[in-house]
Amino acid sequence: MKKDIKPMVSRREFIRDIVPGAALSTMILPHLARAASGAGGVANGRVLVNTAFGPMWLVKKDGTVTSVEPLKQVGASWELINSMPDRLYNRARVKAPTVRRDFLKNREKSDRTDRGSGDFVEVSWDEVSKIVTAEMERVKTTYGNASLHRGKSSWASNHAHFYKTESLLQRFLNGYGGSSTFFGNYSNQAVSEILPAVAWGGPMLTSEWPSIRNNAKLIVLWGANPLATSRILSGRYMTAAWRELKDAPIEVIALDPMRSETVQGLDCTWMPVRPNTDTALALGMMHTLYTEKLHDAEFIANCTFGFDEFSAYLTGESDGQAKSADWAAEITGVPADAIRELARKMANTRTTIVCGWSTQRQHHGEHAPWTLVALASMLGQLGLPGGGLTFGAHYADGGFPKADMPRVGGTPRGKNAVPDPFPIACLTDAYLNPGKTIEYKGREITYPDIRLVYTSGGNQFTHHQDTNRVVKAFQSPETVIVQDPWWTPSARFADIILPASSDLERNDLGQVMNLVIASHAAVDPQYKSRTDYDILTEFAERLGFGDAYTEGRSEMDWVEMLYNDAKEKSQTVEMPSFDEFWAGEGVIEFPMGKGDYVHLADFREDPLLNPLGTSTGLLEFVSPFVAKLGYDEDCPKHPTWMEPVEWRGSAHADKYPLQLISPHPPHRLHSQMCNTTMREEYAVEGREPAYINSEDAAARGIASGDIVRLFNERGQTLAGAVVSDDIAAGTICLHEGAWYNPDKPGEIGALDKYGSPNNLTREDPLTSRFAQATIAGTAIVEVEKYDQPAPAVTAFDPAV
Ligand SMILES: Nc1nc2c(c(=O)[nH]1)N[C@H]1C(S)=C(S)[C@@H](COP(=O)(O)OP(=O)(O)OC[C@H]3O[C@@H](n4cnc5c(=O)[nH]c(N)nc54)[C@H](O)[C@@H]3O)O[C@H]1N2
Ligand SMILES: Nc1nc2c(c(=O)[nH]1)N[C@H]1C(S)=C(S)[C@@H](COP(=O)(O)OP(=O)(O)OC[C@H]3O[C@@H](n4cnc5c(=O)[nH]c(N)nc54)[C@H](O)[C@@H]3O)O[C@H]1N2
Ligand SMILES: [Mo]
Repeated sequence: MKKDIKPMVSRREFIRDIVPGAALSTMILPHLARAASGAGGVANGRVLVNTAFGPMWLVKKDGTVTSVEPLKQVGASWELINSMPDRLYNRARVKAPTVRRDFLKNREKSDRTDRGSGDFVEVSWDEVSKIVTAEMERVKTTYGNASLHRGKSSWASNHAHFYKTESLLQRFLNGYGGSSTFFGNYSNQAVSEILPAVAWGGPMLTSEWPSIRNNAKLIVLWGANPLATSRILSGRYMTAAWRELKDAPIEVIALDPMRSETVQGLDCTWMPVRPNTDTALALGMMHTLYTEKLHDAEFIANCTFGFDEFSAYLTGESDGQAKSADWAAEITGVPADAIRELARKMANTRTTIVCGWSTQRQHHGEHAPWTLVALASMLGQLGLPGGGLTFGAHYADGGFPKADMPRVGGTPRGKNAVPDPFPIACLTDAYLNPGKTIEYKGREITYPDIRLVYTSGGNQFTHHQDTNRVVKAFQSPETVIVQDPWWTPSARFADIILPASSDLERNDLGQVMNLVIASHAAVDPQYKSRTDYDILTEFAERLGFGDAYTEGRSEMDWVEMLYNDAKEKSQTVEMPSFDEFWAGEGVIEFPMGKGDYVHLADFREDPLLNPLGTSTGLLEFVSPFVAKLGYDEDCPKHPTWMEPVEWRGSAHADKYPLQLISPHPPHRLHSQMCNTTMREEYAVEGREPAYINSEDAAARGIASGDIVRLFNERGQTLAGAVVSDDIAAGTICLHEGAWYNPDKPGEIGALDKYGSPNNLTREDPLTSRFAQATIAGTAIVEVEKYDQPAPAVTAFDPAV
């Protein structure tokens, strides 16, 4: 790739040449390198951008972004994107580098319980750069690199290539000798860990959509809501494809505690199921298949391992309890006849089970997906067109007919010299217990001694479970740095807040569906913000490794390099020169695949020639690998119903009788856009809506529009009631990502005024020792009408 690199002029020399005598502190002129950015994709007052909400045109008037137009290639619309101008100029933008007053004075000796108090001071970039670099040097010298910790980021920039916040920060910390870090995610960690051990390689391996649509006669949505969750990134082609099912000759049945956007949009059959009981439901169906001899004995003999031992569990021969439909009905709330009928229908019809990820974001979350693998194996349709099971078709472009196109790369992250990442779901446990050892899949992991946390593009105070524990955990490190464009709850709890400019203020490439896209800076960095690259470049320079960090490249040099790299690899389309691409329309379309790929067809055809990666090479009803770990209590060797730590049948369910679900918000991307006008579409009395079944509401004297308080032993939050029969009785729903807005910031147990569900969720235990994944979906709560005057929501006000 070297040939694509511009002559090596270091950033420092570059600026020195054009700004004679510039002092080090004022040297970084963030927009200089970008000024050359092209005029194409920037035509008729419109600018093409790619974002986590998908690619779109921004319409500008007199230099200001005023509205948005969809990109015609992208399919279904998402009303959320109309809030992009508000997001860009939002009053909750962080306008200048900001430091907590006590931290400014006392640094590592500051009162850490004061975090969240909002007592902030704005400082210059020079001053904040001195503080950040001094803190990094102090911690590195005193405690070593493992005491520098990189916080998790993901949805700031999962769409980005050069500007992936995670890569830029990793590259920076790795260039400084490394940092302690984490592995895994909140999305699909449990299924991602169990699937390769007992079935296929991972949740995104799926049949392509046209092959499903053209062959399935029945689609069972199992805890999946594709009309909501496919909207992000490039997924709107899939949203449109899902919508078409409404008029297709395919029956759709949804197993879900809510009449989801998909059930409503497709007007399909809804079978309400009690949260956290999917394993029991699938076992009840399998018992029906087995006792009625509806299972595919030939498929089981050819393609699976351990059925005899597993069937002894199904019948109750091994533990005295038959997992009959009647048994399952009691646990799941689905009538026994409906369970039997669904099992029969699936056995007699070409059926694809589309499973989302909520069912594995729960206690023993490895076993719900594994049980569905077992169910699909008994049905014997895996590897047939329109048959089987997918864990990927509900998500963004999962199932999109693969395009013949080169992969656009990203910023190299470098190597981390600090070993031993810990599972992300243990975050606060790690902050609170340095040196503690936990078990994970047959090995031990010891937590580092974290002194400084640097997060760019992640929102721990909305995304992590058990917010009060997060508050406590964030009182532990000496220094907390957050780099973010907005005054998110996490920014408010930091010592040092670095105003990053958003994705509309920088140049990058996008790759969505079958498109490569030029993502242009629509406007200059707003207020005193700087791009993530400029911020980290300045710190790297001050810490003495600026040239290694930048490799002498400006933003546009990197973008051009990534483009040329893809261009070289392109087999199907002659990509234009970078300058033409950037000045031209800015969208390159590649040929879309036929979409006839059927996952596991090869395996089914010849399992010996095309074995899976499991220890037996087969689909496993019983896993020798899992058995060897000896995790009998939390992750036994075959799909097993285990009562979750919290549900309607658990201890304290008398005090907290409702099961809380926190699905992904249809009108946000997690916490993003919570601070925009879009909120007016769904907020109730200015608060996050809580969906409550009409029986549960009546029993508590709650009506739609009331302000309510949800609470349990871990926390409490206000919300606005939406009373409805679109949610199963005994279940209550608050969407994740709502901004945490404590009435007494920093106080454990403070009342959240806006409605973040993570006040109520738990971090401990995690799924099991196998995956150590989050159990955000396992929590019980109580709700009451809030009769006192409700405190005003202040989450969306600027902090300074
Ligand atoms: N609009 C939008 N789309 C998104 C996101 C977003 O924030 N906004 N986030 C993206 C990300 S990062 C991810 S990981 C994916 C998440 O994708 P998923 O994890 O699949 O999404 P969820 O909304 O958590 O859950 C899907 C459905 O499961 C139901 N459900 C909840 N608990 C249970 C249960 O115990 N049993 C059953 N059977 N059903 C249950 C919910 O009511 C919901 O309808 O979505 C992605 N797409
Ligand atoms: N209860 C419950 N909790 C959950 C879930 C659940 O289902 N239930 N789902 C979980 C899942 S699957 C996920 S993926 C996580 C998501 O959690 P996050 O990845 O934290 O999600 P976002 O809210 O999108 O956070 C992105 C952050 O980046 C910032 N940002 C945006 N653009 C930029 C930029 O250009 N530069 C910088 N520096 N920052 C930027 C945003 O302001 C925001 O603070 O939440 C998890 N939490
Ligand atoms: Mo996620």
